[in-house]
Amino acid sequence: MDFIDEIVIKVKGGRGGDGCVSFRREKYVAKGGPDGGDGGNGGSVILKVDNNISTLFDLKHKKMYKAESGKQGRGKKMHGRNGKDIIINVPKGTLVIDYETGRIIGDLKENEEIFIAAKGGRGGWGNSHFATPSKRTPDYARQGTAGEEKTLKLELKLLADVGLVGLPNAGKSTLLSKVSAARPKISDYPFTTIVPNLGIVKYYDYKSFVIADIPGLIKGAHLGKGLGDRFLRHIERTKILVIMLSSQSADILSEYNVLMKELKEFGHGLDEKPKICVITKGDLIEGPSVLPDRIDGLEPLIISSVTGRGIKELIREIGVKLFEGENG
Ligand SMILES: Nc1nc2c(ncn2[C@@H]2O[C@H](COP(=O)(O)OP(=O)(O)OP(=O)(O)O)[C@@H](O)[C@H]2O)c(=O)[nH]1
Ligand SMILES: [Mg+2]
Repeated sequence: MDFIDEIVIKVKGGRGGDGCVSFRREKYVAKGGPDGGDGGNGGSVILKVDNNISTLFDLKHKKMYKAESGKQGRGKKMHGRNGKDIIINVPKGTLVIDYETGRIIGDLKENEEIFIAAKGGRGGWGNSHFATPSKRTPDYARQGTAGEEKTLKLELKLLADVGLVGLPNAGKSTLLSKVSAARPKISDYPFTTIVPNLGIVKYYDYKSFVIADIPGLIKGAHLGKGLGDRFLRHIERTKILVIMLSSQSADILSEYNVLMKELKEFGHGLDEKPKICVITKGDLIEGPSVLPDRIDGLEPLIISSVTGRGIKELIREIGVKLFEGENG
């Protein structure tokens, strides 16, 4: 899948059309009253959220978006046509950043939400606006103004309620496929997941939540090891994290510490989010258990995506954390 979550584009609104200088043609009158129409407005460049897309990939091949200019006004007070807008479809969760200042100027969170990236210029007034008792035949009109022009960085930060965090092979994608309709790639080798996947989990009472499955983290991810921390931005906006530790790990506690260190190094409060600790592959546990009964003060939940053990409890625990305190 072609997942792109950062892109720089230039946007430019169309120029406003110039106002027209024209005079009514009347018999026996050299110059009739002014009848120059206004120029049309320039088109704008508009970003619009489309829930059907999940990446900025489609924007990769075009760097400059220039909307159409407004047409000139004409005689008989005819308006020039407005320039057409350009609509750029973006995924939900797109942040709009002014490239020059680094400031966030837009955060697109809802389907069909729009953001005017570069407003078109205004059409100029035709000379019909400028007649006064002392100057009945003005021979000037206003020019259209230039459209806005900006360089924008678009950054996708997925919107999910829950983030799955774990080492490669911990069983993150398998869990996602078990609890949602998402069908991420699953395999017995590390770094099967190379881009984030989202899945919607139905909770009772018509409620639902979104889980984000991201590539596995390894020690030194913040230094660029593995896929690095490149995808951690996609769990920045989640409300809780599910920390997934394999029952087959030689040392579950130190694995947990590795994950926490990477989250902390990444910053943005990731290590401070409410957590649920999960031990995966519960079906593979043999003999007397040597699993830790506390991880960072939390009681781990043992699950198995194969037998279904602990899955309902996990969803329940997530739901309680997410919807706790809500009415209904
Ligand atoms: N026995 C057993 N195997 C599991 C379970 N969950 C996942 N697996 C297996 O573990 C392997 C890794 O699973 P994935 O879901 O791809 O792991 P991941 O955490 O998404 O891995 P990355 O995408 O590489 O980070 C696959 O072979 C799965 O079939 C489980 O509950 N029980
Ligand atoms: Mg995976």
